[in-house]
Amino acid sequence: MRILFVYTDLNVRGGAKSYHFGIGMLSAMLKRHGHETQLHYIFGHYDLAALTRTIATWQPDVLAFSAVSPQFSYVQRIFRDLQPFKPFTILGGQHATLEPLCLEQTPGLDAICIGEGDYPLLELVQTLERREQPDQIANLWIKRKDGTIARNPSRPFHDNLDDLPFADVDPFDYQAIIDSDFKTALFMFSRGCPYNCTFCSNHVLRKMQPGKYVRFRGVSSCLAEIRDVVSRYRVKALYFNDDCFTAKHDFVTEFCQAYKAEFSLPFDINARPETLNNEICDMLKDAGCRRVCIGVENGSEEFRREVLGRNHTNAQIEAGFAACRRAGLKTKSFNIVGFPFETPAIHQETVNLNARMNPDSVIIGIFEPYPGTKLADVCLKEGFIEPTQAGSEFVGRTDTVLNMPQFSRKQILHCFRTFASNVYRRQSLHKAVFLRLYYSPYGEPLIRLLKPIKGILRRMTMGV
Ligand code: B12
Ligand code: SF4
Repeated sequence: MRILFVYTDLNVRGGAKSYHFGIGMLSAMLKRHGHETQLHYIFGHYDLAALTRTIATWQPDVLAFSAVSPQFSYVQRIFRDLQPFKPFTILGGQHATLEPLCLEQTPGLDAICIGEGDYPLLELVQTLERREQPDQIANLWIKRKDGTIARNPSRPFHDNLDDLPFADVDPFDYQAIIDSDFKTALFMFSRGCPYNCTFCSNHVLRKMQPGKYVRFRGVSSCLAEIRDVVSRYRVKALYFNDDCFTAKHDFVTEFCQAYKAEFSLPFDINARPETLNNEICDMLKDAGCRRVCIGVENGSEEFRREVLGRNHTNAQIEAGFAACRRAGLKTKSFNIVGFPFETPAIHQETVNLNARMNPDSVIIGIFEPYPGTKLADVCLKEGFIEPTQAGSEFVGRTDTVLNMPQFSRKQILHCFRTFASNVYRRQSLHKAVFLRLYYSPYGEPLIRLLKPIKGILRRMTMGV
């Protein structure tokens, strides 16, 4: 059978092409069982003609869409513009999982997948190949011919990640993705996150299937995947995209020892600050780790605890950054502004904490309420979601859909634009000036204009 994946990547800040681990995993599983896959990647601008051409020339049996919530409106637009489709259509990914109502809301969509799709999609394709009715596959919700919906229960999370094939990079223009991010290849060795931050989808995703949510692959399987990718692509660095690479210290220890024995490519990771200490940071540095990306999100302990469900102290965050610095690891701090109940004064604490820690780089985004999350529910309950803004097509995380009495949209935008320059204004004037421009309304065109010297700018503003 032929399966065409459709991945929309529109209005995302930064301009880099992105890989999609979910599609990569699904494609690998289908190929392992003898099916053919292709990807139609919609990047830069909405181009329907190109998709129509791909469908007409390749004649897929199944159209498989994947979407996070901020991309779902583009999927809906494709259905509005193109259906009825001849191939069977299915949508999976975080949006379908968290907002299954989308099946009814999208005429022409035949099915959705709730949660992990590795075996459900394979079983769907096998059932369609046998020309049988696919309405009893666990995790899939399917529209029957009479218009009713078969809502099948979900199977447990797949327990042993090592028996899944490596994510397939071939349907992507993977060298272009590597090149668009300073020759960095992307990997993900785990699924799930042990924490339950109220603004993130993890606490909802973990409830969608029974079984163990946080799983890591075995180290030898991680190394085999790296070996495969670096032998086939021109790569200068690696980025392990796991939600929290340092969640399991025994994994980190084993990984670092094995990695340094075989590879010399620098790598970046994501980590929670309280999982970092001198011993872990020394080990990471020794293995070739270059940078640790750490979610700070907000600088007020009380606000983090009461509203964001993050129970660590500022001292723990500062200790995590200090451990990285001591070991010689670069740091990047992720922050968010515009949370429900946040005020300009609370945001100032985020500026102050970052200024004190002086990370090598900072990133800020504006809060987006994702379906089913505790904070999205709070926004609905408090009437914070502004209906006129809710359907807006702005670049994600650069504007707010909330209308709150204590923190106006104008104030949120101001804080977003001035955050990074305020963090650095005492420590590094050139960083402060550049970041003021980067986060200004001219930031996106500026990034495109300065593309030829982006390596120099990155070294100047991020230290890597
Ligand atoms: C890695 C990652 C990225 C990477 C890769 C993006 C990508 N699209 O995969 C990058 C950095 C590029 C990225 C960007 C963004 N991300 Co992101 N990202 C993640 C992260 C940390 C892991 C996702 C992952 O790869 N998991 C592993 C793979 C194997 O799982 P998976 O993708 O979920 O796929 C499985 C199932 O969902 C299902 N499935 C998926 N697609 C399909 C399709 C079909 C047909 C079927 C049957 C099944 C199926 O089967 C797959 C295999 O089991 C998650 C957090 C998380 N824990 O989920 C956030 C997350 C997905 N990101 C999120 C967001 C919001 C974004 C951005 C919009 C941020 C922004 N404004 O810039 C962009 C959107 C980019 C885009 N066009 O999709 C949110 C989504 C929330 C939501 N409700 O939709 C998440 C959940 C984090 C959060 N804050 O809650 N992201
Ligand atoms: S630690 Fe990060 S990935 Fe994990 S739940 Fe919190 S925000 Fe989400």
